[in-house]
Amino acid sequence: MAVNLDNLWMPFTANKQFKASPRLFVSAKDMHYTTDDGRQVLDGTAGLWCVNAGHGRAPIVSAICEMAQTLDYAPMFQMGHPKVFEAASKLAAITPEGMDKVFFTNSGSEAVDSALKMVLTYHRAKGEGQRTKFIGRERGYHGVGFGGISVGGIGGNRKHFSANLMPGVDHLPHTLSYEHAAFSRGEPEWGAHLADNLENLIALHDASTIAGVIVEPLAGSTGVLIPPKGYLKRLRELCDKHGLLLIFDEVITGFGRLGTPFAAQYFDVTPDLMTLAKGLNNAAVPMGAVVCKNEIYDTVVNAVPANAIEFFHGYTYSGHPLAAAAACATLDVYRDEQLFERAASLSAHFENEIHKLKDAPHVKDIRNLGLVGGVELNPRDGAIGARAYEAFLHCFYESGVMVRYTGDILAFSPPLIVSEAQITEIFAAVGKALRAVA
Ligand code: PXG
Repeated sequence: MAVNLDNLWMPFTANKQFKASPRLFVSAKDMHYTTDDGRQVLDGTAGLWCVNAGHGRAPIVSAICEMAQTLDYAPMFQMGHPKVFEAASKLAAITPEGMDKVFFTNSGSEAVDSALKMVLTYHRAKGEGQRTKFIGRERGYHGVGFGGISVGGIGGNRKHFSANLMPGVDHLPHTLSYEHAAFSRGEPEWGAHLADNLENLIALHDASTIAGVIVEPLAGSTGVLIPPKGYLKRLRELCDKHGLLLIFDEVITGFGRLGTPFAAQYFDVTPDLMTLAKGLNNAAVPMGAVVCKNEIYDTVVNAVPANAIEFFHGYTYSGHPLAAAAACATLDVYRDEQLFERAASLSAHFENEIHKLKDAPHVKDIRNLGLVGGVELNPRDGAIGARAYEAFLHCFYESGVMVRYTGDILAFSPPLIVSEAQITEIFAAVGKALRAVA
């Protein structure tokens, strides 16, 4: 297929390297992509952690087509359309109790920035406008908006913009320890005490100046860091003690990745707000959301007269009809096919297969929970990331399996419709790749 690659500036991609030997997908169905040269590739990562129901699902496709023919677009500022209210209700039906209010965005990055603004607006509405600071965490990924990279903790995403980050942000330490928790199966036993670092930051800044804390319950992008047992509960207790709102960024962990609707339910810790995207509508149309506790919505909405706008924030495409239709159909597929329960029942096999790589060459650590896993490799001398990149290429070209890599970590997050045999196939391909790369 002759495609002119010159004009497109690709996101988070080594453009020159990619354009020298491009990899193009032309279609996708269920667990597989088809490449432009007609090869089938097993999707070990649900696209970018987002196609949880599998590709090209008929009910989702027809919901989008039908909506495109019926209502192409409707403004959401001082207007509305029925489907977006239905999408919010269907979403609220699976969120933790008392978190029934939904604000739609078009991406996870926008969800994060919206959540940060919501937190500031809430404190002001309560007469605590001096609470303006945020606490994030080292190695956290919260998208690429200026708010998101400020609370985020990935150096590479921040360094070119370091003089322009949001003021008043501090970070907790990350939770990874090779010394105490390497090759843990599921949640590491070691590390709950790391949450107590929040007390130190509170002592430094004073609780009265801090608006909220944002963490990924399980950190995905940075290379799959599983929270230590008891860590999130401890964070919740400290936030309660000091009046800080707790945001769980569930852009990756939402919609069944851990075998429950959200990580909040898996860990039995209810945050004050959750940021969502990706699996929300199977990534079929761009969409994100913030879900918040009813008390947050009520406080903000009741703080001003009935004819006043309460929250000065929103997007042209908030609650777009096509995205809303895709969300309703996707949430029905999750329910009808019991895909979250399916993910839970596959997680033991996933864990066994990924940990079989322990003795493969170059393996430094293996981490897993639910249907998410990471295999960290020892970096090659002087060439960080090169080994994982070559393993990724080997999986793709030699085994027809797509995995994800970041630095020297390989990451796995297949659609929840994956079969046991396909899980075995993914990790067998990785084992073969690790034996092949230098
Ligand atoms: N929060 C979290 C926790 C994320 O994982 C975002 C926010 C931002 O979402 P948007 O829709 O703005 O991209 C994300 C996105 C990867 C990878 O392979 C991860 C993401 C996006 C692209 C690639 O690690 N996470």
